[in-house]
Amino acid sequence: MEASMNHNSSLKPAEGDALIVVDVQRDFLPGGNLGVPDGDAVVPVMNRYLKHFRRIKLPLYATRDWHPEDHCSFKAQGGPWPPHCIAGSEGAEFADNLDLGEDVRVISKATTIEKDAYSGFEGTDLAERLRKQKVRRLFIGGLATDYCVFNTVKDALKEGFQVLLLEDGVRGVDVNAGDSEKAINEMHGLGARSVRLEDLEPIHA
Ligand code: VGL
Ligand code: ZN
Repeated sequence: MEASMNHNSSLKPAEGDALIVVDVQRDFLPGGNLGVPDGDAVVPVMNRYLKHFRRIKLPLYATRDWHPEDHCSFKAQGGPWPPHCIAGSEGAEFADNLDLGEDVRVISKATTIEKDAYSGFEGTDLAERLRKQKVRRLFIGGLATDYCVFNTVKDALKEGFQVLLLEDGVRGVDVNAGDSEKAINEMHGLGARSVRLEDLEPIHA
């Protein structure tokens, strides 16, 4: 008897998969209020993944950090970060060249003063919406590897989704040298696998 092929062992996007673009916002790009080194490098890469997923009409999500102006994560309130991604501000907008359209569902997170949320699942209906769409596996990339990508991936695994980390589509803050590498190792240890653009089918223009 022929062994049945589980499509989820393939690294190519197919039915049951969704793409999650994490926090690719102006404030996280170089020059932004919380610029991630080389963060703008994820834009063209995530655009390629968007193209792959659009081509076969798979669900697309973009999370965004969407803070009130006196958010607890800001230094003035005793938090670790400079003010960033204030809801409705220019810095909170998605990166200019990111190919988001009407077909991308936006998930806003960390929207209340007293609580921070690095994960796109925390305090949102993301898991519920994905399950309603019969999604079982998530391709996750964006910013920042060692914060919001890391926590979104961990929660996705906890919620029972398979996770493919878009390793060429992430960049980290690295407050301490090696933080991103550690985060990637931890994600792998928890069951996430890495994918790169060249693992997907080639697409033209
Ligand atoms: C993030 C720091 C503070 C992120 C959000 O999107 O990774 N990092 N807020
Ligand atoms: Zn934040």
